[in-house]
Amino acid sequence: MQQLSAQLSFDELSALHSDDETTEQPYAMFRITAIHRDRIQAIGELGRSYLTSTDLLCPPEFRPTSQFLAVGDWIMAERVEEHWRIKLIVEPKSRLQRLSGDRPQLIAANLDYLWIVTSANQDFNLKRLQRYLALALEADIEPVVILTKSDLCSEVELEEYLAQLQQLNCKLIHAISSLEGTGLDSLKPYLHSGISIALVGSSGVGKSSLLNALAGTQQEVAGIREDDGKGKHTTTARQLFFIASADEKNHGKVAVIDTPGMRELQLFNSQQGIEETFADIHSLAQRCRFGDCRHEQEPGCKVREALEKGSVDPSDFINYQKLLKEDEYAKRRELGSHAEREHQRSFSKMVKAKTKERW
Ligand SMILES: Nc1nc2c(ncn2[C@@H]2O[C@H](COP(=O)(O)OP(=O)(O)OP(=O)(O)O)[C@@H](O)[C@H]2O)c(=O)[nH]1
Ligand SMILES: [Mg+2]
Ligand SMILES: [Zn+2]
Repeated sequence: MQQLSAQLSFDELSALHSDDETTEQPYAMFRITAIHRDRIQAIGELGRSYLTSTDLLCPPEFRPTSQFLAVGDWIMAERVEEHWRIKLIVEPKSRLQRLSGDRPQLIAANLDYLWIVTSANQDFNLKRLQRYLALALEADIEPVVILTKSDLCSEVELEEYLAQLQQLNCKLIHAISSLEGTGLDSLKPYLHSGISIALVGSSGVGKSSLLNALAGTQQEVAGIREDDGKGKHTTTARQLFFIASADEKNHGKVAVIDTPGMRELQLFNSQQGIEETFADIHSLAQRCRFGDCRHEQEPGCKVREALEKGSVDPSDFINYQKLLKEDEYAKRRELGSHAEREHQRSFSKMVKAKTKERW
């Protein structure tokens, strides 16, 4: 078996397959393309049929799946009669996670780019984009901000949206219209063979429409509510698609993961990502006189100084503080629920032991 690596590209994966379709390999590599309540779909190196989606068996040690497996993960599976059962998860080069309720939930794995999608209408919200930025930066994934529906606003409005986006700590910004096809060429440089991308953003911003426009696929899309411009949660599960790379000579594939619009993105274990998102404020904060400065009334506070001078945007500062607080709170809550689970576990062990004693 070749050295397994999470960086394996689609081409490398297809090169791995045995030409002899009659040999019954005991193990095979798969990439997870969808995780449903009762089944996990993947695409693997099954001879020439590597483009066919397979349902995988998931042993109990990888459950609940939302905490152990993500769309985009590479796994090795072993043959069990005519089925394939997950044996191990290849160490991912990157993984996105959020807190859902009080549980960590994996969003996607092994990504090169996070396409953060927002639309040029009421959905536009810089603070929300900063959350997504922190999510990407925490996981070491290159963030790209894509402003969709440019056809819905005037040139002047578009310039205003773009000027706001330029305040973000993200240099890769594109304005597009999936409806009219404008700006789509600017995304082609990302579509290299072996690259993996996930589309994230609120419901209705046009993630699936963008995927359809790039790939010629027919993902379901639906209208948004007219009163507030919010979407109707049309896409219901994360799903990985292979689309043709823009580099036509190569005939390669790009993995694009479409995700359902998130109602809220609760960050989790993202302190570093938040600090990178607000790099200016963070570097000032490090120069405050007191190491534990809360940037309120403390003397020698560099952040306050900058706020008074007007070199830091007050709304950025508020969001920076808010996200760090939330992250801290989420960490404590997770530790709390971990301790609770441990307690439950040892309690049930004790009960089992006592039950055995009686026999
Ligand atoms: N005018 C205009 N409408 C668009 C554009 N892109 C998408 N839409 C419309 O916006 C609506 C929502 O698009 P979707 O692609 O379903 O949005 P989504 O982000 O996938 O939404 P969820 O799956 O709910 O997360 C649909 O009615 C699309 O036709 C665009 O570039 N211009
Ligand atoms: Mg969708
Ligand atoms: Zn300070």
